[in-house]
Amino acid sequence: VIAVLAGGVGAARFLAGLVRVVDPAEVTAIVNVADDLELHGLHISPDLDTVTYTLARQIDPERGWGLSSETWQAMETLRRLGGATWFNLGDRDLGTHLYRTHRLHEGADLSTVTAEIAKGWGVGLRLLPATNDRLRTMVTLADDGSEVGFQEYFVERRHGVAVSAVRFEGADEAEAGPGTIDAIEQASAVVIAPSNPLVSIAPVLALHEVRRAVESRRADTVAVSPIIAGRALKGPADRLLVELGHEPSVVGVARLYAPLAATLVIDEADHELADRVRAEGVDCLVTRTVMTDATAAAELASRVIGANR
Ligand code: FO1
Repeated sequence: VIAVLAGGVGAARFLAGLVRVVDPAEVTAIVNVADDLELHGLHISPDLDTVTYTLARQIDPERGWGLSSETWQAMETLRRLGGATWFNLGDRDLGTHLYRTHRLHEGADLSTVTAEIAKGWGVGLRLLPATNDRLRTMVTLADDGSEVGFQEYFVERRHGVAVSAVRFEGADEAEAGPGTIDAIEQASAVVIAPSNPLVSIAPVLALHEVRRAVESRRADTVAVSPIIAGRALKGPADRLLVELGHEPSVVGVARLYAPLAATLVIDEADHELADRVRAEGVDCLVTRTVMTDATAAAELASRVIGANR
C-alpha cells in the first residue's frame, strides 16, 4: 500500500495520476479535514470532496473544486432570502453535503460516511479523513489581529489578506482517524502530496500520532513540492510561506519536510536549487511536477513511487 498525505486540488490531481500507475486498491489517501466547515446546518468537507470528485472524473476542471455541469439555483434562493452566499454550493454538490450531514446526525463517523460517499462515486482507492474528531485551521489576520476560520480567509476574503499566524484547533485532543496510523506504518511508501505545507499538510501532521508515524517512516517518505519557481500553482502557499517566516522556495519546503521525508521532489524549473535542498538533509529528485493533464500526473506519480527504490 502507498499512503498519501493529501490536501485538496494538488493532491487530488496527484492521486488521479497515481491510480493510473498502481492498483487503486493499493492506495490509501489520508486527507485534511481542517478546512471543513458547518454552514446552513451542513457539514462540508472540501478536501475530501475535491479528492472524491477528481477521482470520479466529476470535478469541475476550471474551478478545481465542486462538480462539473453544476447549476446554482439553491444559491439564487439563498441570495433572495438574504442567507449566507459567500461560500458557493452547487445544486449537484449539495446532495453530498445533505447526505454527509444526515449520516453524521444518525451517529455514523466521518470515516464511515466518507467511504460511503467514495463508493457512491465509484472511487476505488481508500479515502481516510485524517481524523473523525473536530480539527479546524484558524487563521490570524495581520491587519487587525482577528482570527477567522480557514474558509473565511480562503474564500470570503479570497486569500487576499496577510496572515500572521495559523493554528489547528482541536489538534491536541483529536485522535488520528481509524486506519490512518496502520496505513502509514504498513505502507511500502509514504507520499506527502503537492499540497500547501502550512494549511493542508500541517493540520494532518498536527495530529501527534500521525506526525510520529510519518517520522518513523522517514526513510520511505517522499514529499512533492507544491512550490515551483517560488510560486504556488494555485492558492496562497507562496505568500503564506513568506508571511509565516519561511523561504518561499523548494528550500523552504525542504526545511519543513526534512524531519519527515528522506526525499523531496522538485520541478525542473528549480533544478538550480537541488544542491541547496540536499544541504537541508534530504535527497532531491528533479522532474516535471506540473500536472497539466492525466498523463503528466501519472508520470509524476511514477517518478515519486520510484524515488525510494
Ligand atoms: N473555493 C472558492 O474559492 N470559492 C467557493 O465558493 C468555494 C466553494 C466550495 C464548495 C465546496 C467545496 O468542496 C469546495 C469549495 N471551494 C470554494 C474550494 C475550497 O475552499 C478549497 O478547495 C479548499 O478548502 C482549499 O484546499
